[in-house]
Amino acid sequence: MSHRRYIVALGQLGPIAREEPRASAVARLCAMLEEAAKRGARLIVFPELALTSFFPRWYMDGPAEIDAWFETEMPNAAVQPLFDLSADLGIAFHLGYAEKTPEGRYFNTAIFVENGVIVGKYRKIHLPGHRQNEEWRAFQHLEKRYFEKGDLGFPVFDGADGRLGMCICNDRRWPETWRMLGLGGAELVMLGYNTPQHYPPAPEHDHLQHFHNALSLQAGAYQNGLWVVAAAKAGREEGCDLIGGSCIVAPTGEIVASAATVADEVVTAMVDLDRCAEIRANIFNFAAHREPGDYGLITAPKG
Ligand code: CDV
Repeated sequence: MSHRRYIVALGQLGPIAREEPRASAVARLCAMLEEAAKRGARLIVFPELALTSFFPRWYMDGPAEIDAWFETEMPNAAVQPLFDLSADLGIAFHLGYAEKTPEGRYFNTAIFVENGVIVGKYRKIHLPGHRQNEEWRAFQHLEKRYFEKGDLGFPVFDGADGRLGMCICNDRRWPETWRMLGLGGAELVMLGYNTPQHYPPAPEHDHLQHFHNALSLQAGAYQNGLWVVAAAKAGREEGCDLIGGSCIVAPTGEIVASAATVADEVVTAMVDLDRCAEIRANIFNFAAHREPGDYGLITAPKG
């Protein structure tokens, strides 16, 4: 078998309770990593903010209360068992977590870890939600309060015998995210998400949440000729219903495997990175057919 044709996994998480300790979440991630390894997977993708409950749904003021949700080191004692197991079993992983840097900056971050080493890092660029307590909402979405916009761009890096990229949740709805990763040469994009079923500013779209998730992932994959592995945090978490719908998408835009529950669940599929060429050498041959001279508005200042 080619080194570029292998099984990938995603580890969808069911809800994490507000009081659930990191150690418990990490034990659940380890159990899924072990299951993925048993199925012969080369890597496993875990969701956004996978170590805790989705804390931006709560308004908090004091730094001590806020800091409790953030990791100041990676790995740290709580997460070390996942790094160790991954290295022992020879399976790489993608993990989302809340990062506080030594300089006191706060990011919604994802890493890719291979052979016990962090080989890729991304900090979320498209931060949805708001900064102040908006009491009319059924629950808050305070990412703009708790995180700074990512400062690493959209890196594409070597890993798993290919070129890998990452984005996080709301990023997947933006075509610019995918195009940046596609232009960077990404062959497989990993992402995690926490998407509530109810969107307070536009509840008339609540019934479309699964459709918009699949639409964004499938369009991103197809229009850039790359594989997508997308892992949800799902189910009723502290009274908030999070959609599942975790899936693996081929460069043709076809969903090749998807979750059947809203609980902890491992989903696997065979990917062949060489299949990216089916799209990139043809309909979306960037060198032959893109016309960036006519796309100026895309990078013009916002507003
Ligand atoms: N975690 C997220 O980024 N969630 C957003 C919701 C708030 C719309 C999403 O795009 O799924």
